[in-house]
Amino acid sequence: MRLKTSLVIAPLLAMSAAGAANAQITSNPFPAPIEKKGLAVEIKDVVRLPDSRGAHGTDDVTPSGWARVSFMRDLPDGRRFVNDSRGFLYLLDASNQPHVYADVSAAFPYAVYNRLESGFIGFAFHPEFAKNGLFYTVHSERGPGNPKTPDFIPPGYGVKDASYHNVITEWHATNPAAATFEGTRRELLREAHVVANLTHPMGALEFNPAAKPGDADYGLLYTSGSDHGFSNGGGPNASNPAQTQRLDTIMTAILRIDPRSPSVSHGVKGLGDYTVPMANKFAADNDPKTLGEIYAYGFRNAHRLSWDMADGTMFASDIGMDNIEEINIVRNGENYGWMRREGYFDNGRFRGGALNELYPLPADIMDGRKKDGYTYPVAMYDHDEGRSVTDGFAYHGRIAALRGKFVFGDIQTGRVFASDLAAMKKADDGIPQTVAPIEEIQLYVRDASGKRVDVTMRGLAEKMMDKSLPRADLHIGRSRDGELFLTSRQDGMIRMLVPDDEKAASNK
Ligand SMILES: [Ca+2]
Ligand SMILES: [Ca+2]
Repeated sequence: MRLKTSLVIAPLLAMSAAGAANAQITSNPFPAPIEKKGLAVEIKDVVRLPDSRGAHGTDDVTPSGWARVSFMRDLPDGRRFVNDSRGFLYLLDASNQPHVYADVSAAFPYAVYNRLESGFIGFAFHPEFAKNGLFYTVHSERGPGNPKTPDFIPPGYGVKDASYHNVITEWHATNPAAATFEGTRRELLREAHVVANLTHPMGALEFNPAAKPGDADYGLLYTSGSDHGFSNGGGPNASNPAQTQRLDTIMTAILRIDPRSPSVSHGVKGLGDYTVPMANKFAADNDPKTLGEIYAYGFRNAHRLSWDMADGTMFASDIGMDNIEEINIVRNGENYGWMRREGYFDNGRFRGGALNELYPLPADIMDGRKKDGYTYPVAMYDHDEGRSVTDGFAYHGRIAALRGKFVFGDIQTGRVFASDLAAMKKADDGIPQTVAPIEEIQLYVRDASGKRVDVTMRGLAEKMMDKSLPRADLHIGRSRDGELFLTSRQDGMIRMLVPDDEKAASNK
């Protein structure tokens, strides 16, 4: 009888222990708050973009936003470009005054502007633009009534299902030195959305700025890693785990492509008019169902990528579902988990539950004893701290307090964060539970008398717009000498983090 009892109890205990470990996390996955620990940085206005309100009537996600500034880019020769997602590419002159370089909205009559990532979403200049005149844009168009056919539609769907198109275009400036664009265009890739809303389209184009001529990475174009709304994009095709964790689709994948047409490169043709780089791990795979343009996959919305100029480490900011925001270190051929993983948790959707559910991973996976094939974030925060992670950059500029930090923030709240770069790289260890701590940066301005006044990005935008704002719409950019731009899509102002100006202010 004793023996029988112990045999019965043992499995019950085991089940109950497993039950506790698998219990859904219903609130505050990271209870410790992100705090300010003394990091304080001055912020200064650079220039406000022209007022573009009303450019597309009611087809506008935030009609009251002054300008929808999304990316700042410095060319190696010092020219500075910035886009307004309402369709304008500006060249800033030597006094940082904006002049329209290209009217992107006029080029794309089917473009749509009604979502956070929509319209003229992003752009990148070829590292040799000054010689070859090439730059690249990504924009969104409506699907119904569109005369063009996508190069790629998610598996199992057809042209009739295409709700939106996401398009990468190469622009060729006849005279790269000219102050306004004149030249030709070539479509590189047109791919379809099949969910109801234009949610998480390709949102970034990047060339690795740390790559030098002759490096394998030089001149290769990266895209964001975006699930194209197969999480919460709405309609019957959304909330769809079966469209993730597979290599026969570009959904959730950061692509790395050689933008040259295969007719020029004589290489392997990709889904569109570009070449698949053989340096991509998945290109070396001979499985015909594996897309060679995939560099890494398993992202929900890795909408921003950056590289540490000191050692070439690649970072991606991946916006989470209902719970976890991630900074990831990205490597060729790796799987970052979505829709199975969110942060270092199991997302409930893959278990047949809901997208907003989180479950803990088993202890032997968390501490790295057992490998599960996923690569985990090096820094994370949860949704009582913010809602959607911005761009982030390894900082090696003139502000002493930020050197050796990775600076990022939260789009909606406008909070600006920092983590130690060394701690992030140390956390890139194959062990999910090791992550770098995050602290908040206090921003301040110097008033006319030189006195320090603490501010927030949201507060600055609210002052400029003279009203309270539901979101800061913060994005971050990096200048060619490594300084950081902070921009808001609410007030259209471009600001910079600067070394403290106390002496200059007190000398006035
Ligand atoms: Ca928390
Ligand atoms: Ca780790």
